[in-house]
Amino acid sequence: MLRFSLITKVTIWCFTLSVITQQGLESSDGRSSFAKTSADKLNVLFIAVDDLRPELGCYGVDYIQTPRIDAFAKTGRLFRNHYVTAPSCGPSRYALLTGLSPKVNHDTTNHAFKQNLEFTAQRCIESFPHMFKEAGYETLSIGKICHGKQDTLPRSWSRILNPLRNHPEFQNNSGKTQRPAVRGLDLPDAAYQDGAMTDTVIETLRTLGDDPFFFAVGFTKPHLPFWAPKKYFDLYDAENIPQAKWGNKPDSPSYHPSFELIQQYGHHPEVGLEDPAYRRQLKHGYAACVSFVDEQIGRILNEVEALGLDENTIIVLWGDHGWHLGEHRIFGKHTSFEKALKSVLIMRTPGMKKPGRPTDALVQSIDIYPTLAKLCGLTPPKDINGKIFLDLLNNPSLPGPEYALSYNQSYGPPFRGQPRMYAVTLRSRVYRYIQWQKDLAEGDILFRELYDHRSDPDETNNLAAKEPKVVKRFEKMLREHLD
Ligand SMILES: [Ca+2]
Repeated sequence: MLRFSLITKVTIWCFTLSVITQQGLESSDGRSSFAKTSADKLNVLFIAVDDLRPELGCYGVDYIQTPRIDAFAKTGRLFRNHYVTAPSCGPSRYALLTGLSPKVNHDTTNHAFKQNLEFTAQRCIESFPHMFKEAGYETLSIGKICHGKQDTLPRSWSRILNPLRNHPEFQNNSGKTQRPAVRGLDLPDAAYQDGAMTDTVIETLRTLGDDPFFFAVGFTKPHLPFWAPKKYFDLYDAENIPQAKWGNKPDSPSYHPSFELIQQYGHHPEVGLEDPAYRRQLKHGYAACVSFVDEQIGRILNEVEALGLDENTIIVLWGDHGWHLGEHRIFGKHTSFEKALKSVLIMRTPGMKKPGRPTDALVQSIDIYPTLAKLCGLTPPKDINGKIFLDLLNNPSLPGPEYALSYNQSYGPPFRGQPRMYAVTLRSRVYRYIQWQKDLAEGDILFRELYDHRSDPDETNNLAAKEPKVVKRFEKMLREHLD
């Protein structure tokens, strides 16, 4: 198997983790900031939110009600152009946590953790939480951090917590039966996993000792099903929620018939997504779930502040990928378009300069690992991908990297006779270029897409045939990168 033969060629580095002491860290302007000594280690609160596209007030979406996250963004750095490594839970989270791009492990599917289990186990440091653990941190995990069982990163956690599920009408989201996609019962927050989890997180924060901690909190909403307490549905008048234009199917291997929604949820009417009322209901459900999670995040951040932890805790809010809410005639993820690849990233570091100022710089999820390591004075293994974006935390006006890369595969029906294709996509400040290949590692190019975001932010006009010079430039950049 190509994948395994390439994996065996990957050199495994083992480096003793070192803690930078005394000298601190220097920002681009030469001034020292952040952690100073080993006795002054920064904690990390890492909040992952499942399927959260930047559908938040602080990202300029005016109908959505997300006051808690909006307030947090005013105290930190909001990244307007943050791109995930892959538009699916498994590979996006695998790349984030391990620092390895799919160009190394060649897995763009939701089985990335499982497929790479043996390979991951061989690495000296299996993930960035593991890096923190080896450096003396207590590392805690609750909710959805990996994809599937948390023990897919068995060396990473000091403790894996389970949400308290005491409510008699607890809403279990698991299982594959034909459940309603949207449901808002008149129940308290704690009757839902994310609400119960928030209670557990707050209780745990109150008991943490003096050791530095890395606390990973993984919310499962707004992932399907769109279930949340009724009061969050009541925040909205569904008629006033703006709807995406129900346009033409894209001429792209990315198109898929919203299979996750259609296959697993059975209450939609016969016409399904062709019914505008059903599409409205779905978007209402997504918005309710976003507001529900917003409230839970606010409760956690309030507790962090009440405990005085905000003075020495880095807080990261991360969405594992975006979601199409009708754009490209899709309700789902798994595409190589902007809507599936752009996600939420807001970071706050103690002593951050210019808090509340967003940045337009392009950053990638895979950059978070080395950036957190640098912030905390830790040395990550040298085989990880990603670029440190410490400068952007100090100065949001910097231009940042020239491009962000993502990886994907086709999930829909065969496209022009090709049953399965693999995508490498490059987002520059102006363009999105998508290169569809037979394999991620080999440049046997089958189809190209090019979208100019200055004139076509919805990515509906493929310019690949009209702009050969631009295509050639990006093709060369990808070839050099892939090699
Ligand atoms: Ca997800």
